[in-house]
Amino acid sequence: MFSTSDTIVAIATPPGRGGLGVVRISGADAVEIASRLITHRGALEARRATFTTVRVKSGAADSAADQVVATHFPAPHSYTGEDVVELSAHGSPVILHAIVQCAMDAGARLAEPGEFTLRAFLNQRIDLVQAEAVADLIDAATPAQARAAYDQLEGTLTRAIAEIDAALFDLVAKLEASVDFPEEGYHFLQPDALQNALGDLRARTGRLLCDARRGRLIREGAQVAIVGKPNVGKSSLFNALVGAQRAIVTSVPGTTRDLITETVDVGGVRVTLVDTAGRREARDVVEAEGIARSRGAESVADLILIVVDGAAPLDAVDREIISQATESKHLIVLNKCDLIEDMQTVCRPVGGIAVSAVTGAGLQELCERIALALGGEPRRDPPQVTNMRHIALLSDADAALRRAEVAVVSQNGTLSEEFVLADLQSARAALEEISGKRVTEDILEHIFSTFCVGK
Ligand SMILES: Nc1nc2c(ncn2[C@@H]2O[C@H](COP(=O)(O)OP(=O)(O)OP(=O)(O)O)[C@@H](O)[C@H]2O)c(=O)[nH]1
Ligand SMILES: [Mg+2]
Repeated sequence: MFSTSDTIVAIATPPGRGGLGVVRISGADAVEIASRLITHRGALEARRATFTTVRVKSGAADSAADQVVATHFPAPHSYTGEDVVELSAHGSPVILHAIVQCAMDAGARLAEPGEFTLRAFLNQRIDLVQAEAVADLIDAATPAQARAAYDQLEGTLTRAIAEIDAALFDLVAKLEASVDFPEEGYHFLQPDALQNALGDLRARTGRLLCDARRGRLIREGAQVAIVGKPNVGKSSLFNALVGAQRAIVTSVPGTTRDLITETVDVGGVRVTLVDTAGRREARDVVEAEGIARSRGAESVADLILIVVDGAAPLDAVDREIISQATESKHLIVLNKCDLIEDMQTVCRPVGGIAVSAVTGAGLQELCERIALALGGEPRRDPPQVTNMRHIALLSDADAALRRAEVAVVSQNGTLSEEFVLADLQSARAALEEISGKRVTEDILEHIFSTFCVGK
């Protein structure tokens, strides 16, 4: 793992040009290093924006200058818990890289991905759940995702887990006392009380876990494949749902040859929409490959939208596509309903959803049906648990508590504390791995390596 005693530097804003670009310096020498870059003399007032100039010379190149705002966040009240100086310059990659290079010449080291947040974790500014929430918040593609990550950053999950762990600690202490002082013949905890306490704990882990499926869906999103015959309007529907002319639309059947994907927010759920090549006997090798990919996308999708031409009767190819999808979650979309006078006559035959990719009719209902089919209920509070790592560890804790419950019941009134203790200890271990109280370097490295540099 990286050293934590040196001073690190990185650009904290995204690559490319922008109105502003921020360079963050963190560590014991942050102020000293920053003072070599800026023309402001004297101490930077804590947590106050100081307008100054940077003069940086990068290698043999000419010196570059920019007006910047320098802010000093003294330890321990900073993001990382260390001395931090943030230099907010104009968002020019040339200037920002020169500032970073100059800071490195003055003794700073280029930060690794996630290293600022790792330091915040190691300095106990945040726990591991909150550190992971930072990455989730940055990656969020839908408001529901952002909200769930924000709640975790605020510590809702941290508190729920800490409460379960505190109750477990109390049980463990009493059971250990009974084991340590057997000669007194006194049990610090009666089987009934223990059973009740375990029941209460399992109810809490259960509550967190029962929302986990929805949580995963919100965090990771779902794949939705749009399939159907050529020319039924798959790409038109794709574009209408994406809100941009992303896929080529023409009246020539077989227009789409490759998979086209876009991520969109459908009723609060992050959905990766996949437009596919129309199904028919392929006319050439390119189309054959496109159709093979279309089948591949369909087989991995969480939901399939089967598009048919609502203005024409279903034919054998439509029926075959529908029958092939019966095993999977699917919705039938009757497109081109603008060409039909009476919508009722279109809808009934296959119970599909009538839409028009051209006029936008029915798309709202389609989005609601997609969200519903995926199990999203956007109007509910965001789920507390969304991250697969947390879900797996909570399940471990729940299973250990279940074993403890069984152990208590099977003792028939004579409680064997050692038995139950082992299970409670493993439940605690799982909870502490979620919060990061007990975590291996490998896991830390894995988690922080997924961050971007500067976070
Ligand atoms: N009137 C009407 N025309 C539509 C609608 N949706 C698509 N079309 C037309 O149908 C034709 C085919 O549309 P596409 O979106 O390219 O169809 P596709 O299913 O992607 O076709 P392939 O890529 O060839 O499989 C185009 O001329 C569209 O303008 C609709 O809702 N109403
Ligand atoms: Mg198409």
